[in-house]
Amino acid sequence: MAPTTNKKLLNWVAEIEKMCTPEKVVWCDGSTEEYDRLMAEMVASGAAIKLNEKKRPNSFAFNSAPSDVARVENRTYIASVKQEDAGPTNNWIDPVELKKIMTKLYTGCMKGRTMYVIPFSMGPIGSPIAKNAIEITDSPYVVVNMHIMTRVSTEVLRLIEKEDYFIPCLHSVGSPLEPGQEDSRWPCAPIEEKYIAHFPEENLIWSYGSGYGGNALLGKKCLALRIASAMAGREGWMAEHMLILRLINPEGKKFHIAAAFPSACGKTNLAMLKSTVPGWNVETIGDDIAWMKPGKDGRLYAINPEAGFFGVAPGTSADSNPMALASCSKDAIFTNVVVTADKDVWWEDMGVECEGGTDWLNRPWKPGMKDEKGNKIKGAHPNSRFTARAEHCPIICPDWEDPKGVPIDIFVFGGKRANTIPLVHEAFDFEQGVYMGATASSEPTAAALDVDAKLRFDPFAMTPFIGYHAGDYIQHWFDMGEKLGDKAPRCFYVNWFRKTADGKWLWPGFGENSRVLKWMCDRVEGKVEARETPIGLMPIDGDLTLKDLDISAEDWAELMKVDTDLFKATLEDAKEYLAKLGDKLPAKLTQQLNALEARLAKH
Ligand code: O2Y
Ligand code: MN
Repeated sequence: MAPTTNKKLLNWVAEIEKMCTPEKVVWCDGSTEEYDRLMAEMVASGAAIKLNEKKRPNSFAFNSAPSDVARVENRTYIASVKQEDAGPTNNWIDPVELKKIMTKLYTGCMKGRTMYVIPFSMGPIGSPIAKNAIEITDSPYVVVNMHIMTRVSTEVLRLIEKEDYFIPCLHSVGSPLEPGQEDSRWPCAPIEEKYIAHFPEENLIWSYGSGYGGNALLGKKCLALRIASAMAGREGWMAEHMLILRLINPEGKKFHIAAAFPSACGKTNLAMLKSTVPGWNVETIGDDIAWMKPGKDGRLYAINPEAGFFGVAPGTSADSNPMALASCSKDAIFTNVVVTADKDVWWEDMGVECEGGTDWLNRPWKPGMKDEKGNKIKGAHPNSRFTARAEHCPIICPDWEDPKGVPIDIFVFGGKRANTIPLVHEAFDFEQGVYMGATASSEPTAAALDVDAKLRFDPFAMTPFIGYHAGDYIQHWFDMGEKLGDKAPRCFYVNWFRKTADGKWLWPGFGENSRVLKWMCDRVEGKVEARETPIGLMPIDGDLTLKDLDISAEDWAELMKVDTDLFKATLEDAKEYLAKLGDKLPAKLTQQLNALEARLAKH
């Protein structure tokens, strides 16, 4: 029997059951018993591999289909009623047409499968910033991942009954089973049948054909970013692609930092930073998404809407991120990594030796193996993932589940630039901060130095996740600034990736980034002055501590150099990029572009 009396929910589940025709319907409750049962079923069917209980307690590995290994941006749609509301950064289809196409695909798509109904909360259950939702899926892999990444609970059903509201998220792997047909280890549909669809006016998500990560765990990118950013724009709050951390100074004062970086810029590493500044400590609140609302005191309060980390495995090591490694030391799910001969996991740049096992395609594998062309065969897929419980992170903040959130003091934006952008600069004011976030750019590879032509602009690291017009989204940032007034967070821009002319990193990164965060906190506290430059405020020599770092005076000067010619070139690239926003380009952004241009012209 359905564990709810809510008519809206019962009607929706009945409608989906009628369309998808599953063999049975199971209402999930988020219990340990449910998790264990589903895992046992998947181990029995061969879909999951139980890992060595002594080395990796209560942990499992999965191998996806080779064609289903990452988010599929070219199959991701914002189906707003008007095309202009989706803007230039999104694929758009008319919602009526898309529903017609997808209804055809969904019809009978769960044949021979179980349809799971997952009640989940994004954010601490009952928090004024959290949202209640239901994901319907025919993938037990999705159910167990949702157990870790969100709060799955029957308590959510009670809230849905009280509020008579939930966000409906429909997912199918798109692979019906005929009677007697053997299932594959990772069912999914061919790429041209995959659709990751968002209907922002209805707060509705329909996903079809993929079982992987952001395509299928619908609480994450689909709800917490695309649908939530559109809701936040309408309702006056913020849904951002940002980590959240707390930095505590030696006097015990707490600073809360939210930071946005494009992928491959070390966001998860920064979220779990081990500070190298004596007496300063970092606590993790979230590694990917921040939901923020003005509080009664006029400050901006943030929650992490997620309950776990869906982190990239390759490159995660005791050096780069010991806290992430500890987080997935037990109760974890691994997707597309190497399963070693003794049934543990391994991936490239894990920092430990591996004697061999099976690779992400479940083939026998040894390090150093080469293909017929002589290229090294990687054991783990570059986008292989660990799903880990946030509560297992050794430095998880004691207040990470505080329903009211934490007050944000600092926004950090950044990107990967081999030249041009100094290690750190501060915005003169919030509006310049919005300019910094809106023009954040990164190079796809740090290998070359003459890479400016290949610059990728990624406003607020949100390009694939803005659920409406990017111009309206940037305007919303300005509006939030006006609303917050002098309580708005201070804004900074960082570049950990600057290089010398001969290609040597100028900044050690990792834990040493805490020195830069400390300078930001000292600025917020008014402990240090800054020097004015055309691009913003920068540290006075000596204020950003370099104690015990092997950085020469020349390298420091290079790291902090503002090369106005290079900056002017970036400004021209930014103008060209922003022109895509057409008449939705916020006037305040144009003012910022002009003001920066004028300041650069004076130098
Ligand atoms: O490829 C996927 O489905 C995962 S994408 C992802 C996962 C965790 C955090 N961030 C991201 C992202 O693409 O930003
Ligand atoms: Mn992300």
